[in-house]
Amino acid sequence: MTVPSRNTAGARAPRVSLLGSLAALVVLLAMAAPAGAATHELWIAAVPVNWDIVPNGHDAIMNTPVDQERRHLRTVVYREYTRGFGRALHPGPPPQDRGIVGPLIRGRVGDRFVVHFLNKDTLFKRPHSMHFHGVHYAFGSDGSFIPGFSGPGASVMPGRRFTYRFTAGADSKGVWPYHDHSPSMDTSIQGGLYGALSIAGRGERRPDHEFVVFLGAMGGFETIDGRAFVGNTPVFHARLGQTVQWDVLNLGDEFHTFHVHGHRWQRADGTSEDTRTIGPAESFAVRWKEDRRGTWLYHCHVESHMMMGMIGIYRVTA
Ligand SMILES: [Cu+2]
Repeated sequence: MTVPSRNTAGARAPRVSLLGSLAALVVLLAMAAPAGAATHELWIAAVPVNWDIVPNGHDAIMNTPVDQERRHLRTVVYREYTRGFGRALHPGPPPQDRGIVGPLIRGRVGDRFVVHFLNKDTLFKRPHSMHFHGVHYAFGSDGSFIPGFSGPGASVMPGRRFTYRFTAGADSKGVWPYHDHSPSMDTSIQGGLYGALSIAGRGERRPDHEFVVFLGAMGGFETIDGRAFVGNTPVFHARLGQTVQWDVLNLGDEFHTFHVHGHRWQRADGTSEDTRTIGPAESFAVRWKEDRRGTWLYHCHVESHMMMGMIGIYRVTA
């Protein structure tokens, strides 16, 4: 579910007068980021959807059907739009490696981000917002509701817009969540109103694949990207020799233990592990060069969470 930075400043050529062009140039020069840094401009809306947590209707752990009542959730999710909220970039059901999570926002240390947010929550008519972890911004772009202190970006009413601005500092390198932090955050986070930011170093080489794994409880199930049980959770793919990065994030009330079969990765101290604990709002990325062909499981190793659906498949082919 990679979203390239398609809306990079300078990539378009608006038709404006010479005076307008000069004025725009002056503004651009005044905003100039360090050499090589990009500005990413995105349009993201909170959109109501009917979400199916178990689309194939099958609990693959107990080998029993999951009835319609339990599977379906009416909720609000982040979805990306074209410039000016022209049209949804990925209408219809998301592909199997995408799930409920909002667009993966990618950039590099030094980059600027301009995120236009539109609340299209005509279903519950609740306020929403966007709050970004790991990056640098002024208080007005914090997006978290504090009665008497926060501004318009903390509680964006249905039909209204707000633009968040932030930059990726040297300490922003890594993977971070973004989520609703408005007065309705408790309900909307349980309903999947979140996404991931992935910030690479200035000269860092990007992996061949980046898999986003959001662990959390949803509608009585334990889900990965809002889906439960093998056959519904994301199926990630890689080939031998490719570099894969797993972006693992957790929102909610629980601790999870992320585990991948047949693989291990390096801790900061150089030792290896194949399971890592992750608490609420924590996030990490692990990476390796693929050298094990097979159909592998990845899952939360808290046994009851696995039993309630927090398990998926990773396929490595030649
Ligand atoms: Cu878990």
